[in-house]
Formats: sequence, structure tokens, C-alpha cells
Amino acid sequence: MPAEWIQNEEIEKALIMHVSIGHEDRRQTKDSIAELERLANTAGATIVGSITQHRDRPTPNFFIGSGKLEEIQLACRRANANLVISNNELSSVQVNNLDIALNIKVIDRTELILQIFARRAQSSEAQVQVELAQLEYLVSRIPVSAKQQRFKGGIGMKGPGESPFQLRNEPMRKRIKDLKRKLAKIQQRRHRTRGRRPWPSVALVGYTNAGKSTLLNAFTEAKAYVDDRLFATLDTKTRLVHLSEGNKILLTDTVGFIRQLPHSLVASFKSTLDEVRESDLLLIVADAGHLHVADHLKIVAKTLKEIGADNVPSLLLLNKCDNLAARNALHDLLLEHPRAITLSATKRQGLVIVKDRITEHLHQM
Ligand SMILES: Nc1nc2c(ncn2[C@@H]2O[C@H](COP(=O)(O)OP(=O)(O)OP(=O)(O)O)[C@@H](O)[C@H]2O)c(=O)[nH]1
Ligand SMILES: [Mg+2]
Repeated sequence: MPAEWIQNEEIEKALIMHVSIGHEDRRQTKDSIAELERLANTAGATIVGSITQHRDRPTPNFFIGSGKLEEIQLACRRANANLVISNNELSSVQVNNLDIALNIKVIDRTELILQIFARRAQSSEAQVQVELAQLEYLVSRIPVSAKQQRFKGGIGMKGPGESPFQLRNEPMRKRIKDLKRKLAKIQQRRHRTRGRRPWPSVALVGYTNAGKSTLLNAFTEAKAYVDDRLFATLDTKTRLVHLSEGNKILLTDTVGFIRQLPHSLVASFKSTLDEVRESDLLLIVADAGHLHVADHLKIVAKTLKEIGADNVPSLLLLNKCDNLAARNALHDLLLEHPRAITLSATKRQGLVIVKDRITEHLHQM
């Protein structure tokens, strides 16, 4: 597993590199770099600087131009950085070339997210899902030339169409198969329990750090892990919530979404996300005070579509209304989403309204 830098106890000093390609929205770029910094912090690294560049297109060898390469080299030396994190997704060839040219470990955003997931996965299901995602990611990074390089069979060869690289990675592919089998079993078990569900199921979804776990805790006595970090929750937790006399729901907390969520992760978390797709109702939680809440809502909608849950009815919850930034943003947000419910999970304000609206919705079913 490519997780050695994170398991290393000493704090990594990381330099961020970002290349704006074509006409990139500057505001979004800024937000995405800030988010990468938070991800790096979550992974235990300290950011010592960032270098950005604008290009019409990336270079095939290094992604960046040779002048920028020198600048990064110098900046790393000055800041004593021992890690470079690219906000752009890099090919394996580019990672290798940068590693060698800079003589420093280089990772990209996808690998960073995968490593955070690997470190945070608690339940055996989440661990299987993360390992599968990491392996799929590694396999997807086999250079195209190695994938295409075919041997025409012959003595000692497994058969036509197997490249030496693929043969060397046979154990990896076998492990992927085993993990998929394991996950399928867990999924079957989930299906069986789901069929016996006595109460309607409601899932909390939303951008990472929106306050989903805090809300689950506010509704129940659950002790879901809450943290002001990205990806605090990787394991789904389901709890019974009492709505009103004779009305209960099963409320499930889920893993948060983020822009550029690695595809292999979405694929391996599919069984967890089935919970979302098969819910009777979604509670989309948003941090109303976040500067980019509108972007977050778009990313959540896009991710829900990606996992086939865009047809599930939903209520929008504008959370963190106890803070000033959220209150200031409410006017515009409510114009855009007039049916949204405003609340504060930490102050337990607005919870009764949420319960009433859930009840109302379930009665209409
Ligand atoms: N001010 C304020 N902060 C809140 C509120 N709800 C949650 N938070 C804070 O927001 C941070 C993230 O909360 P979580 O509940 O862990 O968020 P999450 O959506 O579960 O995050 P992931 O599990 O990472 O997807 C924590 O520091 C919470 O204390 C709220 O109503 N008001
Ligand atoms: Mg959470």
C-alpha cells in the first residue's frame, strides 16, 4: 500500500502545487487549494507553501513546465519540505518523473484522499472498501504502455494478452477479487437486514464537515465521532429516532462527499452508499456558513446522481445557523431553496421542525 508517508510518525512538511488549466474559475481554484490544505492537515501534514501555475495544457512528463519545476525545487529546499502534494490528478509517469527530478515524494489529491480513508476506516467493511479502492487505483495507474504491451504467448507465459507487468501484479488482482467477494457477502447480509426493517429509513448525506454526525448525535444518544476535519466519518451508523407517538425512523449517518471524490472510492463504497439509494428520504445537510456552500450543494447533487440516488426524495437542512456567516448567507440560500429548513445541530435548534417535516413527508408516502 502506498501509505508509508502517513504511517511515518514525524510530521510531513508539504508543498502544494496547483496548475490551472485553461479558463479555470479563480474562486473555485482558491477554494479547492484551501480544501487540499485541510485534507493534508487531516492526514497529519503541515503545509509550508503552495505554488500555482497557469497553462493551456499540462506537459506529459511533469504536468508542469521546466521553469516551474525549478521553482518548486527551490521552494522545497528553502522550506525544508519533504512532500509535494499536487492538487491536479497526475499520471503514474508524471509522479515518477517528479519524484526523481525533485528527489522528494510526490502524491496527488486522489492518493491523499485514499490515504486519509485508509487511516480512518474502522469497521471491517470500511477497511475492505478502502483497500479495494487503493488497489483499484494502483491498477488503474499501470502505465498504458505496460497494459498494451502484449506478449504473443510462448514458454512460461500465462497466455496471450498478458503483459509481464500484469503477471507481476497477479497477487494484486487476486486480492481485488477476494475483496470484492467479501464485500458482496457483506452487501447480501445488509440486504437481508434491510428487508426486515420495521421503520422507514432516512439517510443523512452532504459535503464533508457539514455536521451530519453532530445531527445524528443531536437526534439520538448516539456517540458518532464528530470532528472539525474532513472525512471524520467513514463508517455508517444507523440509529432509531423517535419522531412522535408511534412514529420512528432509522436514521443513518454516511461518509461525506467532496469535489473530485476518487472514482475507485465511490465504487468501493457502493454498498455503504446503497443505504442512501434505498432510503425513503434523504436529509441533505449543508454548512450554511461556508463560503462555498452553493458549490458544495452542486457537488452533493452530482454525487447523488453518480450513485443513482438522485430520485430519492430529500429535505435540505441548512445547518450551523448559530454562526454569523450562516445567518448572513440565509437570505440568498432561502431564495434559491425556499423549502429548506434552517437549524443548528450543536445548539439543538430547529430539530423539532426537522422531525415534523420528516413525519409530514412519510405520511405522504
Ligand atoms: N457552529 C456550528 N458548528 C457545527 C454545527 N454542527 C456541526 N458543527 C461542527 O462542524 C464540524 C463537523 O461536524 P461533523 O458532525 O463531524 O460533520 P460531518 O458532516 O459528520 O463530517 P464528515 O464525517 O467529515 O463528513 C464539527 O466541528 C462540529 O462541531 C452547528 O450547528 N453549528
Ligand atoms: Mg461525520
